[in-house]
Order: sequence, then structure tokens, then C-alpha cells
Amino acid sequence: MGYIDLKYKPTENDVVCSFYLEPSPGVTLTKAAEDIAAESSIGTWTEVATMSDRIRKLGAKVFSIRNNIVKVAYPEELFEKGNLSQILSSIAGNIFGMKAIKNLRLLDIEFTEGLVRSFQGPEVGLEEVREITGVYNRPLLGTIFKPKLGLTPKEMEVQAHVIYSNGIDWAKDDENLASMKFNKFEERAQRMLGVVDRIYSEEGRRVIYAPNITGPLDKMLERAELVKELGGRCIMVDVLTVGWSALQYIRKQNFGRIVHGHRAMHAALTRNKKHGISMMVIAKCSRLVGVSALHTGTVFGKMEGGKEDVSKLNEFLKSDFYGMKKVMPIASGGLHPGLVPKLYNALGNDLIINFGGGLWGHPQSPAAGARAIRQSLDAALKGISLAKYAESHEELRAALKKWV
Ligand code: CAP
Ligand code: MG
Repeated sequence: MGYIDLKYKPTENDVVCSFYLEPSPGVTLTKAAEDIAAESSIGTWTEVATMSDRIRKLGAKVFSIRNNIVKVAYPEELFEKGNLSQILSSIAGNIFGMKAIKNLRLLDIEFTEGLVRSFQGPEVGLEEVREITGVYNRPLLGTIFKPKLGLTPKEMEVQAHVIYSNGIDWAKDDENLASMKFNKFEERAQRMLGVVDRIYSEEGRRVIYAPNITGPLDKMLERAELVKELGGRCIMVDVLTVGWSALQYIRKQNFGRIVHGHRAMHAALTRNKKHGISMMVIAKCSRLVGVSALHTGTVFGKMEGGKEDVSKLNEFLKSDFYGMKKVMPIASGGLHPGLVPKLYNALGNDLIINFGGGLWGHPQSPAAGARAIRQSLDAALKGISLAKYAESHEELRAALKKWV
């Protein structure tokens, strides 16, 4: 049965997926495209007796094949509203393993309005992040505690006061810090949020601590509840290792917290340009299930991802999406003060800039690291070159000497 209709024009009731497709040797592009449309909608490898005209109408349609880019329209009825797992099991499921394809990459999904509106989206979005922090006219400056594992809650507590009071707005746990012998979640949350309150009483600044609640769902709910009880404004989750269903359940609780989304493991899906799932798809899914802020790449840091890709992701997170709240992009990975003006010019104001090694590795001290970061942003905002600004700012000077 035909899944190819190059004359078809998708309607507003179609979900449209774009794929990069390379067929296996001996298979035509058209045949491979047809197999994908079948397997990801209603079909299988052979005609079945239970097929009917009514069911045939639900079949996906390949409506464009240009070079290796294939576009497929799926009737909205194929999908359960509010069920991201089911949607991905269809359009990003079995098809990646089919023998007919050599490579397949899901580049983008254009959801229908009805499907987008069936998801809750962020409870706390970009605008509320601005309101909570009271910082509007510059990027927020964040840090990841390093070493990524091993510090005790007490050590983090001491360092947290140092870095917040030297200009850091946002401190997060690393993605693999959960609740281990050397650092139990409960004690860490108590101590760290105590520092957040101290900074508020000392300076009137509302700084953020993003404790990583990642774990089994029951534990995540307990940890989020504790953060709420302690007055914390944010929870951090590793979106991919935790899974969409768990994220949806967390969102459903209306905890009223910022959800800091770390994307650990994304590159297993996103990195191969010919196969897998694009980061754009992961960003869209993250927004649907209610992430408030999401790691999207740095352009200039240690992680893969160029300016065009990262800018597109950030633009999507901040664009209109059928009225759904916006998501704050996060740049993280290999950043240091020498990169801040470039980053600011490339990615703009609505951004959290995160420094791990680029703060804790400052040659003088973590306090100097925090100050150097703030100085580099001040220079960027004032349009003064780092070299010039460093003449009168010694912490910045030391950072540039080490890293540039
Ligand atoms: C950054 C980081 C983040 C990466 C992940 C790390 O530390 O904590 O996990 O940013 O990449 O462990 O590498 P550094 P992305 O600042 O010391 O590099 O945000 O692109 O997903
Ligand atoms: Mg990390």
C-alpha cells in the first residue's frame, strides 16, 4: 500500500517530521522512505488481513524527498495527547533499526497546535526566572561545583558563600551528583539553601541553587518536596537519563520550582550527523514536558555544537510555541572568562552562562574565579575589550593569563 504521495500538502492536523535518510545498499531512497512511513505509523513488513480502508487513511504520507531529506506527515489521530513516550515510540522508535536504512536522523518535529496544547509546558518559564532572580538586563552567571564528585555538603556550603558573594547568581550540582555516602542529598540541600538565604539577608540578592534530584521517580519526588519545604527555588534534573514520563509526572505536581534541565547522554543520540535524533527534537520535547532552563551548548567551549545550531535551539526555546512558556537556554562546558564577550555577542542576553573548571580552576582562588567571571561580563556589557578591562582588574588578568 502506498505511503508515498509527493502531491500531498500537510494540513494543520498533521505532525510533520523531517528525516535525513540514507538507504542500505540495494534499497532505493523511495522504498526506504516508504518503509519508514509505514513502520512509524500503521504498517509492518507485509500486508495484513486486518487492514481496512478506515485504517489505511491513518497511514503516514511521505510528501517530500529532496536529496536525502525526507518529510513525512502523520495524522494527529495517531498520537495520544499528552503522551510524549507514545509519540516518540512511533516517530522515533523502531525505524532507526530497520535493515532497509543505513542511516536515519530525525531532524525536526513540527507538532500540531492540539498536541502542543495537550502538554503542560514549563510551570516556571524564562520570564519567571528573571522575576525570581531580579536580574533582567544581563545573562545570569552560574557555576557547577567541581570536582564533580567528592565534595562534602559542608565543603560545598563554605564555597557556596564564597562564590555567591563574589557575584555568582546560580550554582548547580554536577549531573552525576545525586545522594552518595560522601554527600547525601538532604544534608546538601539544607546547607546550600541555608547559604542562599544568608546571601538574601546579607545582600538582598535572590541567588539560585539547583540541586540535582535525578534518581528513581519516588526519590525525585521526595527530593523536590524537600527543596520546596526548604524554600529552594529550583530543582535540577538530567532530562534524558530520567526519561520523559518521569519529567511529566514531576511537572504534574506543580512544585512551583524552576526545573534546570541537564542533557547528559544527549550526544549518544545527537552527535552523529547522519543517524539518531537532533538536539532540536530534544529541546522541543524538554519544553513540552516542562523544563524551565536547558543546556543547549556553548559554541566556544569544550562540547560539540556550532553557532548556527546553538542559536537555532536558543531561538526555539524563546519563540512562541502556541502560548507555552519560554525556556531559558544554558551555555555550559569548558567556559572561562576569556570566552564571555564572544558568547554574549553570539547568544545574547537571555542566557545562563555556566562555569565549572573556568571558576574553580582560577589560579588565585574560587573567590577570584567568581570575580573574574563577573568582570568579563561587565567588560562585555560595557563594550570594552577584555585586554583593556584586565589592565585594571587583576582577577580577570590572571584568568586570561591562564586560559587565553
Ligand atoms: C561543565 C559540565 C557540564 C557540561 C555538559 C561538565 O563543566 O558540568 O556537565 O556543560 O555539557 O561536567 O562538563 P566545565 P552541555 O565548565 O568544567 O566544563 O551543557 O553542553 O550538555
Ligand atoms: Mg557537568
